[in-house]
Amino acid sequence: MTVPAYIGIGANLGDAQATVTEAITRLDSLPHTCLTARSSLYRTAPIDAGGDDYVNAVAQLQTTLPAQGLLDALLDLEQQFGRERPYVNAPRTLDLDLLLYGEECIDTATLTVPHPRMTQRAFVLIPLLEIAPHVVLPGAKPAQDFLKDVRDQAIMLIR
Ligand code: PH2
Ligand code: MG
Ligand code: MG
Repeated sequence: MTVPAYIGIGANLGDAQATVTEAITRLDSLPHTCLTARSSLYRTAPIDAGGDDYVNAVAQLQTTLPAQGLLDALLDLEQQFGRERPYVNAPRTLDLDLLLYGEECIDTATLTVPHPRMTQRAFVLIPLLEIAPHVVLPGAKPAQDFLKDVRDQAIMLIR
């Protein structure tokens, strides 16, 4: 079964804009997966984190990988871009978060979907709604209902 999955992409170390652009291309090359939409790139102030501003984007995939298999592929891609984890929310060359996997709720030791903070972050919601204005969270909750909660967060369209 092919499932639509949404990936949150972030970077604030090195050439973040080039990395996010290249990561989107690489998502299209994952096994059993194709890229079906990609948002613009956005510059965002770090939230609950330090370091430089982030470049953020969201990609829509269609995949037959199981959710954990997709997560493993995302973590592998992060490693290929030199991701290091010296402390929680440290600046990163590339962060790939599985936001939504169809309308599934997943809660295992390694994976929580929907991403627990996705509805509280403009850097996720705004690019997500750019490519999927009517996307719903499990329980038929429209993602756009949460926009009002993130209006005060700084986010700037790059291109
Ligand atoms: N990611 C975080 C923590 N804070 N802030 C912004 N602006 N963009 C991010 O991608 C981001 C963050 C943890 O993954
Ligand atoms: Mg993240
Ligand atoms: Mg992450």
